[in-house]
Amino acid sequence: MADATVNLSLAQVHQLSADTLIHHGLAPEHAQSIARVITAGQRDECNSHGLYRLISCVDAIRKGKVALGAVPEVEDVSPAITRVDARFGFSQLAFERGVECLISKAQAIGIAALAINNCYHFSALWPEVERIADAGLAALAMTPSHSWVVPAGGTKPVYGTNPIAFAWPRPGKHPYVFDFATSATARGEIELHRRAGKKIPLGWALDAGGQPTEDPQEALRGAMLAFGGHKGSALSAMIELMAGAMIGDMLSKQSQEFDEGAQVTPCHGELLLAFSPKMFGGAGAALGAERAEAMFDSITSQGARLPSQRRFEARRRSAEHGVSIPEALYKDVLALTGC
Ligand code: NDP
Ligand code: PYC
Repeated sequence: MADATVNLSLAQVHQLSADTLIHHGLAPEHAQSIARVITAGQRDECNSHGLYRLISCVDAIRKGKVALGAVPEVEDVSPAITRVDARFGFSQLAFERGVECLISKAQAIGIAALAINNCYHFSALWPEVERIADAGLAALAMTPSHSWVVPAGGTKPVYGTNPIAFAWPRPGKHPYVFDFATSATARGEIELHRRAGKKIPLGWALDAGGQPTEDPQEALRGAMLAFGGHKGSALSAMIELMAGAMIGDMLSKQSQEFDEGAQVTPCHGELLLAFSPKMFGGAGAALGAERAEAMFDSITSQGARLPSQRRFEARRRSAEHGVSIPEALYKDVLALTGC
């Protein structure tokens, strides 16, 4: 028999998320910005970073880790660089406070960067790169996490699950977007397998003894693997360097130490880059856009799909029918406020 589910409208997911966070003392502006991201995740059926994340947000709040009323501070570092100090609050409001500067700088000079520092980070990156692509820009985003992932050929965790996201603007269409962890899967996906009592595929993780495991609980106690062997491993290192060392923030190792065993969502920085295809392309920009579309057509016309195509289809369905979430998750979320 299929697992029991509950149907919620997008407005209900948003309200439930915001109310839960405010109930636990989070400043309303933070609660609203997080509720927007959680609702978008659930709407697009990104289950590891939808409503499920409310549980870890509340955990971080209850453990006294997050600054509940942190006011992000925006610094205009240079014509290309904007920095936002999140002051140990959640990352979403800091992104919202900095993104307009990033966009206007990239539109003015062709390329710009937004460094977010000192933020608790739990969310998917695609809402952020999509926001930048909506302004006609190409975008990259990356962030470390906690050191859960062994480098290829090694035995001890060094890297975080370190997601990287990219968006390319497509006028009149959804942008081309990919967003994935540089580990074989997001840690949240392993947690969801544990909640559902399901095995994980071999190749995702090792147990505490360093042996491949299909048991999600053992995987969470052990270590995760990078995707694509040495290739994912090197990309993960790049993210530690660019979105950690380069922006003067913690790498996944320091984030793990800063956590002091509390096991809350990681605290570190994030790097976002925006590029103007119009300015880079100059007289050839229109031709570049045409060639990009021809490439997308040559992918989809042979039956392959673009990354994010599943998400955009889920988005359309959710707008019409709302979202369906496991009843067990719904009960756990209600229990956060004692309901
Ligand atoms: P996946 O391995 O599922 O990869 C997701 C990406 O690959 C999506 O863009 C997805 O598009 C695309 N994709 C999947 N299958 C195909 C296919 N057959 N053909 C083309 N494209 C495909 O996700 P992960 O588990 O690696 O990551 C999930 C989320 O977790 C990400 O959003 C990431 O940002 C987030 N995360 C956040 C972290 C943080 O610290 N904040 C840490 C780690 C992960 P589609 O969505 O349409 O399926
Ligand atoms: O799923 O790996 C993950 C993750 C880490 C921080 C937020 N999500």
